[in-house]
Amino acid sequence: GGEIGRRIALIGAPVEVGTSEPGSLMGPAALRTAGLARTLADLGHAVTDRGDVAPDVPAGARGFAAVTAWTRALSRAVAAALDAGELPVALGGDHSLSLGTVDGVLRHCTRNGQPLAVLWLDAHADFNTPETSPSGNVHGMPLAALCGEPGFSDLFAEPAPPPLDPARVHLFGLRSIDAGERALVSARRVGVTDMRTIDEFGVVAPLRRVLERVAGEGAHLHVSLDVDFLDPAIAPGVGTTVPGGATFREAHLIMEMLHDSGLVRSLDVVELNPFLDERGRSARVLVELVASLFGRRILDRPTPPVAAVPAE
Ligand code: NNH
Ligand code: MN
Ligand code: MN
Ligand code: MN
Repeated sequence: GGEIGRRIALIGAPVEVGTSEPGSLMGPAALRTAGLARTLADLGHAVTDRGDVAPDVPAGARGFAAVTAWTRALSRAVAAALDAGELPVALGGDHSLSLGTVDGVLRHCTRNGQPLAVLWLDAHADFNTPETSPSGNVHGMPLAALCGEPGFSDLFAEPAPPPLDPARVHLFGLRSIDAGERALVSARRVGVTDMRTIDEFGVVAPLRRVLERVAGEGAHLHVSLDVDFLDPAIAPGVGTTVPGGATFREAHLIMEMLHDSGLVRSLDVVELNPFLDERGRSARVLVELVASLFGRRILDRPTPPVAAVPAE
């Protein structure tokens, strides 16, 4: 099975400038309170909590000025962790934080000549640009910016790495998409496993196909887990609930498969809004899921063969 005994760096990202719903800046604190560090340490990992990133956000800055400060600070923290051989886990914070984390991973991968694959577990595509966004909220835009769409000048520090290849991005769990981003997602050939596909085929076959490709390319796999990927019945603590999300069992199995693949090199846990949660339920579910991703299992058993992948 996958590796145990990793060096994991927890990086707090209490950012909510990317959303209009206040409360996600409490996300990192709630994940800590729910016992994330201890849980991972009990699995045999060496866990360092680096505390919260604290960028110099210019006084009164909102919108892109604030997002830019967060992006650059998070990018540095994540790239430094990877360069030191650690596996960074960013604790959010709204999904605009992935501008920084994925940019940091891209820089690390670019230096090492390694392709980067991103698995985006989310109800949404997060592929809006300032032009297409119906809300203006930056948490609905990070993938478009990372994939080099226009309209995001000066977000990333210069020299910027070559943009993320949209064909190596895979949206998993999609069930809410705006008209403009739908057009972009298909034009750029972003990979998609939407809820319709999951309903028809389950999570195993589509995820295996993604993981086989990542393994075949020798890519670094970054996973970005948005709380709204999950059904609101099990994770109500998020500003943008969408009915029909992943069940606990589906999400749990995905995490076990990710662990068994041995491919995950960095992780974001985003959009937790403790102000909207019910008695810490969502934070606790997230800790359970992250534990499975990092090797908690019911019984020891050999990693199942990655066979039985249906034809494209
Ligand atoms: N697509 C919508 C927008 O761009 C909602 C995005 N909200 C999210 N994304 N929570 O994950 O405003
Ligand atoms: Mn590396
Ligand atoms: Mn998102
Ligand atoms: Mn979402």
